[in-house]
Amino acid sequence: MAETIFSKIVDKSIPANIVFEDEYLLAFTDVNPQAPVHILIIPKKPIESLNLIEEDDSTLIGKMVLAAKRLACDFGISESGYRLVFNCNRDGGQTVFHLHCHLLGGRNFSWPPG
Ligand code: DGP
Repeated sequence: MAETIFSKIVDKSIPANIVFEDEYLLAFTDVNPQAPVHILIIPKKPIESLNLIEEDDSTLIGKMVLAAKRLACDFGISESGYRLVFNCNRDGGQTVFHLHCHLLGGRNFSWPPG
């Protein structure tokens, strides 16, 4: 997979405001926040998009969602509510081709999304 801005954040060659890290995941604040809380949760393993996840990645995807739940609690948005978003490809609005989950909260979100 080609190098992306997120793989550079994983290998620490460019800086990010990291809010969580373990063996499998990294989470950092979005450079262009769309809500008071806007965190990106990414696997350290490079996967281009949701289209390329496989059965073997199910534990990893579960870890991403569990990390989002914990971060929502840490950032005080568990009770008010939050949204998890995986954008995929052009119509999904994906701009960085390293799998990531947006954790958004701290304001009310409309439905359906724009
Ligand atoms: P998406 O559109 O779903 O591919 O989301 C990519 C997000 O990544 C977008 O909300 C902006 C964020 N982003 C892009 N470049 C950087 C960067 O260098 N640092 C950080 N922290 N976020 C970035």
